[in-house]
Amino acid sequence: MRVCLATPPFYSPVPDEPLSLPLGPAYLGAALLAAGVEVRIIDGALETVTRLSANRYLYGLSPDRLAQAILQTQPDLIGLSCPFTTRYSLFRQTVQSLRQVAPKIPIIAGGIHPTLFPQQVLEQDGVDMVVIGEGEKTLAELIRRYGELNRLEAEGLDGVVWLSDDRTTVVPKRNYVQNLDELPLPALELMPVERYLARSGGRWASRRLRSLPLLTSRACPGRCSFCSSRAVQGPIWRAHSAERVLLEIERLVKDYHPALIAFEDDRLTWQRERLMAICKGIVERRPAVRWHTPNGVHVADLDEELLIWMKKSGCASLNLAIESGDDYILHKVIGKKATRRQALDAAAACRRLGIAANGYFVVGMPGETEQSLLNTYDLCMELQLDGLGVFIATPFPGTRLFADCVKKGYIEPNSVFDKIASADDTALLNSALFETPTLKAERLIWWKQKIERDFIRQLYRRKPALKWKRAAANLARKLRVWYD
Ligand code: B12
Ligand code: SF4
Repeated sequence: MRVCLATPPFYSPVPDEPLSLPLGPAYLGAALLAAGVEVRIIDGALETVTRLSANRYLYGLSPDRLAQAILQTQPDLIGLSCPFTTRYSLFRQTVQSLRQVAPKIPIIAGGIHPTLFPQQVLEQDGVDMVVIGEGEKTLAELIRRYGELNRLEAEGLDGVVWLSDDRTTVVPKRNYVQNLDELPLPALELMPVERYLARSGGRWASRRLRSLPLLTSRACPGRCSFCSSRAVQGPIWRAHSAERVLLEIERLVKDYHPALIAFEDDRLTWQRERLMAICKGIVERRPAVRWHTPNGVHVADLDEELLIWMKKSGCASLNLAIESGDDYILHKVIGKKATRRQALDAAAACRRLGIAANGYFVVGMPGETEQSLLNTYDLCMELQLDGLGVFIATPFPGTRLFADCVKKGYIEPNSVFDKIASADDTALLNSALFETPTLKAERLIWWKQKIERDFIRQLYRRKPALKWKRAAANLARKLRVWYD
């Protein structure tokens, strides 16, 4: 039995976005290999970058070419992932192309968007089955049964959606893998890791460094209104043991020599003792690698002792997910259990210990006002960070923020869904998809730009050498783009 796991390409407004290795297919591939299945993985976003217009680029193969590439692997079954809602339009086109060239090969869809909208993906896009949520065990079992029965049979499985006799059957996801150590190490041997390493630099501390992602846990007990974590990974935080994480780090260093590991967990810091054990284990074993947290860490989980061990174990930078400097927005609107004081303490401790601290903020939530933005501005300046990401609130379908915006009449659900489903991601971050009675969109953009501009001025005043270093790096980047 041969299975091809594939991921669609994506649009971007810039030609030189870094790419990171997708762990979903790597975990799935490992589970299938362990079940004796022959697996091919095609990341449709990896191949080429095609300029479509002045600020629209296609990363990877066109849907037609991706379908051809999948077909060339001669699969008995295709597992197609849609890892973000922003890739949904290209995912749909890939399914259509596949249906034209290979109408008889079953297609199972999975990943974040099909998890959020399984019925829609099944009924409108013509896939044969959708797997909701983490798919290692379910996909392996479906394939085992397919080998035996020569048909897709989901009876008794959970987190599966299929169509029979024109009726859709939805069995919601209930069982998540509780002991993550049961899962084999992600099957990086099925992926062109060197190519990811060559294109990985550029996100935060990874500038021009060879970096690889690693997940030490899944899910988050939090319920922030803009976040899809709970919907995709379930409500219960689950983790690999410290020992398994150390093994995985050693494997990455030994086999691929990354300079940096990106912990991409939703809540790396949730169980303090486990993280301490990971840090102490790294200090003991001394793998030649540093690490950072581009997905953000929760400031309420941090304390000085933990930060000391993080630093000792090679933490290059922490991205602090602070979100807002306004208590009403942070607690009542976003619903994040953290405080201004915790953000200030974490940033000050990072400064003392020599860990670069970057801050993530989200502006333009319902209820945002000139005053709440001023509070965020003040906090940004007071934190004295090393880097800053100010994102405009995006109501991703399936989140509480989306439902709230619909309820309040701020968005028309179908049109926002369509915009996000065919978006180029960075452009999405820079535009306001809704405005509220308390704040006009142009004021929101003005505030975002002011926070970013004044932050950079402050940063260069604090670290004058950085100004010249960044100017040189930007020039080099532009030259690279021009010459390419
Ligand atoms: C790492 C990460 C990234 C990396 C992606 C690296 C990569 N190449 O995949 C980067 C930094 C590039 C990134 C970017 C973005 N991200 Co992001 N990212 C994540 C993060 C933190 C982890 C993803 C991950 O690796 N998970 C671990 C693996 C094991 O899980 P998985 O991929 O979901 O795969 C499992 C299942 O889904 C399923 N499955 C997957 N595919 C298939 C296929 C089949 C056939 C089957 C059966 C099952 C199956 O089985 C897998 C194994 O269990 C998630 C948070 C999260 N909890 O998911 C956010 C998340 C996916 N990102 C999100 C967003 C919004 C974005 C951006 C749009 C942000 C932005 N505005 O720019 C961009 C889009 C990028 C793009 N170009 O398309 C949202 C997605 C919401 C949505 N509805 O789309 C999430 C959920 C964050 C959140 N908290 O809300 N991201
Ligand atoms: S703390 Fe982070 S991962 Fe958890 S719900 Fe909030 S935004 Fe999502």
